[in-house]
Amino acid sequence: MAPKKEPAKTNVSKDDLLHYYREMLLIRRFEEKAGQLYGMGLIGGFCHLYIGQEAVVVGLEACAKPGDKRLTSYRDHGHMLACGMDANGVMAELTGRSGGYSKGKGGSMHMFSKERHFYGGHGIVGAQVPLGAGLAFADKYLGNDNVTFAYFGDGAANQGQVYETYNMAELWNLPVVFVIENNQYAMGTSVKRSTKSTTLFGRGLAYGIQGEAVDGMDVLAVKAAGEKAVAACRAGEGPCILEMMTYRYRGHSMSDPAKYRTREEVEKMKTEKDAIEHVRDLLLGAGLASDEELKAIDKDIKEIVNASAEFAKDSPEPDLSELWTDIYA
Ligand SMILES: Cc1ncc(C[n+]2csc(CCOP(=O)(O)OP(=O)(O)O)c2C)c(N)n1
Ligand SMILES: [Mg+2]
Repeated sequence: MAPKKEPAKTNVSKDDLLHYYREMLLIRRFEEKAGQLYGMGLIGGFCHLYIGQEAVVVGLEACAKPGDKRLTSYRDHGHMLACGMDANGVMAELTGRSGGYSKGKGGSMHMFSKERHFYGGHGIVGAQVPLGAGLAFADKYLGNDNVTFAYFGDGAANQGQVYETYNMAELWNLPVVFVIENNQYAMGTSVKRSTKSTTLFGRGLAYGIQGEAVDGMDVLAVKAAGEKAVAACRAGEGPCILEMMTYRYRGHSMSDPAKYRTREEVEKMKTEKDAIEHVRDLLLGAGLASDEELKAIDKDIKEIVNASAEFAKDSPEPDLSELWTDIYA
């Protein structure tokens, strides 16, 4: 269960709150559109939506500076948008078009941006965690103060390679923030059914890594925890673990039996904990923004997302001559 919500902070500026609102809304609307395009047969293969978890990546991206790196699992569209990758390029990739980030040959789980320091998109559960430590190792070796955000799920937290990585990351004081996105389920298996040690961040202590659980539905709590973690990394104090207590509203992927949790449980999270509604309430409640202002943002986001779908549809499929390009063997 998510820990108790932090009291609403009054010291957050209007600009910051509007920025979080906008970024989270972009992810949500983009994912809804991707779901629609999938239903229309325009997206093939795997597609894992991030709806419900938006506050995690938006809160942490608010702590990042140019040069910082990030990588995550297959549930990756939100991370791409939050680090500034172009919605058109992401949507075109989802639909297998040449205008996509991987020229239409990678799809949902395999996009990268060197420019934005986004290192995937990984379909093998937990595989991105050692890669994240490797990126952090490179920055330490180069002597800069960049930080890597390595995101993974509660299910991935049971993978052995995560613990080998913890050991090395702490041993070498690597500037990596391990972000466990604990959305309470790994496909259809709840955390409680897969482990007796359900305080996932606490496992880092065995390796000397400090961590904490954070209300991942509260973008301000995420940002506050992220600031501390990033500052420690930049100061050369080594890695830390943030266990973000969050929730995915949609199925694991586009096919999901939905039999492992009740409809009431999902509805309760949506109505009581929604991250976007939370920021909306803060903005309206504190008189920092008007309904009209928020409506204008909603409209703007809708236009960006619709334009990305149009861009994707208009972009040609990769040429046959591309079949053997960009591959290792
Ligand atoms: C090594 C490996 N084992 C199993 C799978 C199949 N699989 C794909 S996603 C997934 C669940 C992972 O859940 P979690 O880490 O909680 O991430 P979430 O989907 O909740 O974001 C599994 C078992 C896989 N892709 N790779
Ligand atoms: Mg999970």
